[in-house]
Amino acid sequence: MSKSKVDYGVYLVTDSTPAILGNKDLTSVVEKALQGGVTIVQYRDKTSDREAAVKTARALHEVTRRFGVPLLVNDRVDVAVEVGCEGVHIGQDDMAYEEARKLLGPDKIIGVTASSLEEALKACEAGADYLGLGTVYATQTKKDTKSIIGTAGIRSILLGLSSAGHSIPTVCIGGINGSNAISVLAESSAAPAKSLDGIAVVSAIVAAQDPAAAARDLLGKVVAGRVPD
Ligand code: TZP
Ligand code: MG
Repeated sequence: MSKSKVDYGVYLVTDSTPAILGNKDLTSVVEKALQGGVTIVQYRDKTSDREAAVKTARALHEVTRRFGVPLLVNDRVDVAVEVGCEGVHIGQDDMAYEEARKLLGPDKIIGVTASSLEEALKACEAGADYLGLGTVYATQTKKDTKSIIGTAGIRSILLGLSSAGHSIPTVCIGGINGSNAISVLAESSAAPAKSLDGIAVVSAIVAAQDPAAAARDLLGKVVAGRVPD
């Protein structure tokens, strides 16, 4: 799986808490989401101990590999290394990019969260493979979000990245669902800046009654709403 060919269009971030997952099985939810067309998956789990996280990540990796879709692990670089999945996603308070890169090597994907242009430029200059921009809208899924930046905030980061000559792939996250995906993509775009490559969602898929249908709907909206550069 070459990291330069990754499709960030519909980026599923998992959540195993009962409030979002309900009594569904996470691996089945991810499999259904893949059937619906998610293009990349991040295993995000703030509660399981290491052993349980490795077990879940292995189970998810078995599924994502069948679909030829990358699996990244949130925060826990050691888990990603042990499972041999395609990379990690790190936030501003997690392991430093340089340390993660040393542990993962050059071929793995490292994504970084950025809420400001300063954070985005720093991650780009360090060598991040993509940026997760946000939080777009307040969300019940992550209550400790530092900055709600709206689509105007996303737009200004995209413009700043482009002025600095960066064409790094970007997704945005926070409160995105089938009802607002098209407007998020449209409102975030700011020619001549490079547009968003995709949208990242948790509850829009994980909490859905039918994760395959939810993923399919989002994929349709991304295909329709993604703004060509
Ligand atoms: N980072 C910023 S917001 C968020 C994360 C992981 C959660 C997004 O969840 P949802 O359910 O898609 O709003
Ligand atoms: Mg984190």
